[in-house]
Amino acid sequence: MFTKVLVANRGEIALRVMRACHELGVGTVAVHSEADADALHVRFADESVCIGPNTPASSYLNVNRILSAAEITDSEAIHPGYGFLAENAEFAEMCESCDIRWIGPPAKVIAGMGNKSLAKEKMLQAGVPVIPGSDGAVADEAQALELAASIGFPVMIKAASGGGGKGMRIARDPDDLSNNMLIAQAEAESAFGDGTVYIEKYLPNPRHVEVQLIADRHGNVVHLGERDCSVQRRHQKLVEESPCAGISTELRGSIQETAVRGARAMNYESAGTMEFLVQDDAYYFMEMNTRIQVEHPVSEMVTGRDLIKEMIRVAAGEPLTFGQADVRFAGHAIECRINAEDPAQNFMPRPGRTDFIHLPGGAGVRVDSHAYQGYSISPYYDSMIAKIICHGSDRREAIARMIRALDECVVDGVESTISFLQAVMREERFAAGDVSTRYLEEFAWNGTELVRKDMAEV
Ligand code: MV4
Repeated sequence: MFTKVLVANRGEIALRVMRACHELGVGTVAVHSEADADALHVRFADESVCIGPNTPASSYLNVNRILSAAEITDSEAIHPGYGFLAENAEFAEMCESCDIRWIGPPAKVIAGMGNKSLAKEKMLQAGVPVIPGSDGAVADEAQALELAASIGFPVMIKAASGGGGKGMRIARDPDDLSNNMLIAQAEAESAFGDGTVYIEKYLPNPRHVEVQLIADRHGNVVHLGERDCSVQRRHQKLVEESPCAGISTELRGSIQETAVRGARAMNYESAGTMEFLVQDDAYYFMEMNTRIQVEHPVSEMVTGRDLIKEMIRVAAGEPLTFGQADVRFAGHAIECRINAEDPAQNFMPRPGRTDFIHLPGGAGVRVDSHAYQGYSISPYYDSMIAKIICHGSDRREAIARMIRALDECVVDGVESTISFLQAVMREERFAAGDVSTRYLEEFAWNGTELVRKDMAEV
């Protein structure tokens, strides 16, 4: 096992990683920007290094400063958390060449999954169902039109180097496709430096279902069940839960098994998530996230396993401490993200100083947060203040517990998503587990309640 790990991140995930390190008896090094000098992750760590000014580019994305911090502190490994450098294959490669272990999948695997079109081809070869569409990139409009005619409209144009909803366009008919192809390619070129696009059949209202995976260097690949992350706004997840409500036991088992097969085919290692779209009784691979995700605690709560500790162990070359047969799934867990955003203003970030904060507690409630009394939400970083994760013996209890926990939550001084999330927990379609990625489009938020839109608008 390592004696010292550097955490190349900030906020709640930096705390989460350090907690795991301390439980393993591993020392911790924090890196921080000038704005974060008083941040909790700095105080949690055994040692800290200021790596630069407030902008992410000059600090949390500054690979040279981070590697220097690792060198001067004799850190043996780096955990990247999520965001920032977590899916940067070049950085993973640089760590390894500096003889610093990367707590994540191998650089080649990160790069392989980073190209969404290549990832899809690889998964298809592994027998994983993918959304019908082009085999790899589409070169030009003529090829796109021919393909769309065979798979049927509407189709989606996606950027190969995109992901997470960036660089996508819907085309409803041939004219639409002609108009959108060049735009999509130009947008992809300017956003990702790669104009490659591919095409697939557009699914009208799928669920977003993702499988949590963890794998070691000894050939063990284990899933910790699936999460439904359909409740999102502009590709920003607000609510996640496990298990996914409203799918059959057979479909659930099949998705989980498929995810494990896909991960095996690419010699996956570390924690990762395979994302699927589920439409009616069919499911399709969408992309793979080669990092720990924000919503990992819901999987931890239903399985009682610690994903971060396992990530650290497998990076140190140890085998997983459990096999698939040891994993027991108990009850239901839901996560709500408390963000400093105004849900009545398109979830616009509202950074600022909090006057008073009280976070919930009690049976079945986990709170992952870096906020404290008087904490200021910086405009430089993510607006997430806290993750509230509630576990119950079943979904009803988990929801009731979340309503109770959100009631206890006080964040004074900034706008937050608390009352919006309260309303979602009480909304009847959500309560019935009847959600899709378009669920939130069906409502408007007037500052107090969810108002169902006229169906013609949706
Ligand atoms: C789709 C789709 C419908 N059909 N692909 C959004 C994130 C990116 N990774 C892929 N996304 C989608 N791809 C086809 N062929 C709908 C979405 C989508 C979505 C997916 C998951 C969660 C929320 C979403 C919100 C809007 C669109």
